Amino acid sequence: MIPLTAALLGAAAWAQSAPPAVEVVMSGFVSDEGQALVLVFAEETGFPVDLKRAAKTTAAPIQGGRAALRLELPPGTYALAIIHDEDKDGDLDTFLGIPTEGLGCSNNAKGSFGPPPFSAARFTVGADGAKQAITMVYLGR
Ligand SMILES: [Ca+2]
Repeated sequence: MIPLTAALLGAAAWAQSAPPAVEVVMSGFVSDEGQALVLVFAEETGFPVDLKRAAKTTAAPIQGGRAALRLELPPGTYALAIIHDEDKDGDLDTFLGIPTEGLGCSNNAKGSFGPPPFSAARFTVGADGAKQAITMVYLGR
């Protein structure tokens, strides 16, 4: 039992010095097909769907129309974009410029014509982390 106890103590010490985490809960997926692509933007450029401009990109599985993820990020200001990558090609599919896959943004920011602005989706991550509950939107169907 001693090695296990030591491991637990080590884990606790690690947790205290870990960077703040953002708890991301996503809902409203129309199916469990594919994956939830999570894009983290630290700047306006490229938001919300230019994967090459994202500060961080990761993916989460979808179960029962929901997905959840814990993102470790240094304190700062960020905006999140979630793509329901149904065909798992690692990108947001569009037809004539309109997304045919679901998209969700932090703060549940929505655009009137076109993508939501970064300013509406940005949120602050402090030392205690942050929480975002994001509902997916399907424009092209
Ligand atoms: Ca796709």
